[in-house]
Amino acid sequence: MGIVNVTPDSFSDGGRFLDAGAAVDHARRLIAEGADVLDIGGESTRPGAAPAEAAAEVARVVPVIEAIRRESDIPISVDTMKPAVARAALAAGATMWNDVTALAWAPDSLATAAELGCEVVLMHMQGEPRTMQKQPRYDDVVAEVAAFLAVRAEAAIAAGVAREHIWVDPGFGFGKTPAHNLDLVRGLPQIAALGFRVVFGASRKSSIPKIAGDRSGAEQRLGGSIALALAAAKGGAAMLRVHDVAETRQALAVAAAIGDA
Ligand code: HH2
Repeated sequence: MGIVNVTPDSFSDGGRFLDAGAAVDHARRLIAEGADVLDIGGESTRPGAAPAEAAAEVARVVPVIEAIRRESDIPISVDTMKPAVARAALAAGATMWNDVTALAWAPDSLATAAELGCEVVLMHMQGEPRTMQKQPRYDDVVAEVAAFLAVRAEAAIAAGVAREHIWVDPGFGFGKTPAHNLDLVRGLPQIAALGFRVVFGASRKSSIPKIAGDRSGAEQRLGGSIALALAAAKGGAAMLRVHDVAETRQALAVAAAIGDA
């Protein structure tokens, strides 16, 4: 899953893809690099980021989705917590709703996902983006994340979302210390054992320099991103949300050839 950000404040690309044309160019590049899915986001969820209004988010993502749709039938996911944005994105040609709040942000999120009939990614987050990195606490992070995802998946099914449309994501970096994130990577088989396909996203995240003990900026984290992607694939992740599609594919192909992914 290749990441296309259409936000003024995403941590990893500094808003370089703010206008639709640049975002579409970036999408074309990710398709050429071999992305299987594109994840289009119009609101940054980075720690401390300010929330976006639904109308502003729609105005960012819809033109990009429409433009990609005109030239490619690649599956498109919309990264949003707002039902109104998901609805507009689906109408423009997206087929998947990637929600970092696991369809819990709005009272009508679950019903909207069921009505849209789309695939959904349910992600775990402790707290909310503005404050989530203040003091993350768990007794057993893997068990708690797995239990949360199981509850949200059952809530989605009860609301009418088809079981086979559900993906789950442990939410690397969302209300977790670097140690929690590492526990989750090691514990991915427990998340995969829930019986839903697992999405995993650690690409360029700020835990990488903390784990590695360096001061790398977002664009200097490819090595750590690939190490985490390979470990996640080995742990049972079915989809990796990444910025660097070509490099990740190459790493996965070599690991698979060795017999390791
Ligand atoms: N991480 C970010 C956004 N959306 N969705 C899923 N399912 N899993 C993730 O790990 C995930 C996500 C991080 O978002 P942001 O801070 O905006 O940066 P970027 O989109 O460049 O990764």
